[in-house]
Amino acid sequence: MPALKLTLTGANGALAQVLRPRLLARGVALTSTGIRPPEPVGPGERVLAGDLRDPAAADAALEGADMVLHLAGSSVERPLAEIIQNNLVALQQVYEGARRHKVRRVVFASSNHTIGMYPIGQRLQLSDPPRPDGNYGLSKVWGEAMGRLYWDKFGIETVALRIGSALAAPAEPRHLSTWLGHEDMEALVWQALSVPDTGFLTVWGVSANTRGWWDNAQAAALGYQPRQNAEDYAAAILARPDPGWLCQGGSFATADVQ
Ligand code: 15L
Repeated sequence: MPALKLTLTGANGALAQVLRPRLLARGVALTSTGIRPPEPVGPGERVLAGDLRDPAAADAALEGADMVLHLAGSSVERPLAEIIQNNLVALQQVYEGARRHKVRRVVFASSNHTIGMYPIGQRLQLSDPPRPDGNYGLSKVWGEAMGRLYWDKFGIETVALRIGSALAAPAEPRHLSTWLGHEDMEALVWQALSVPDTGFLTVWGVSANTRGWWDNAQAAALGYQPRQNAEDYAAAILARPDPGWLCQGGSFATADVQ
């Protein structure tokens, strides 16, 4: 089978740093694009610099791609003006570029901050209504809806990954529920890129945490079988001071919106 031609956006970000070498090791023909020129992480990786809000930059990034893994954008709570540019305008240009270049699928880094105002401990289904915890969470709700639109109207597939806390190891009590370990993140992304005919699909990006809050039946349908569990770190984490967050979005849920 020919190698998957994949464009990864947000190449300089934390998730990309973990995923780029792993995707190359899996034989992906990878183009990595960042707003600042990314350093290649391995032989065969094509790197590009460009601002995705510019259609010419989106064209350069997406030409010839089978799929795009969209990690670019603001990844924390920021003023609305900035979120609109980085998370809404750039995403729309990615989808429009995908239309022009007949890109089959967008794998979209969504976030648990789409539901961050739900109280901790409440079990959630993907069918539960969004309760974003700020501008960033709002932009991810909008991004998921954009994926739905481009599938319904233009037949471009989207797998939206509602990522919890993607970290090498959990660092606070909330992460005992929200953690996505790096091995599991690689496995989830790989399933999202390799399973045929996803249509529009949303899944939780989370490990098999004993204290998890999110029902991930749809991820099982995607063939994702998480193997990491934050519980392995529970004793050490619970020995530390607890910030005492009341909402699933943790600190995002208490931050002001600007
Ligand atoms: C996210 O979506 C953020 O990008 C990241 O910075 C973390 O805050 C993470 O969620 C989380 O909720 O732990």
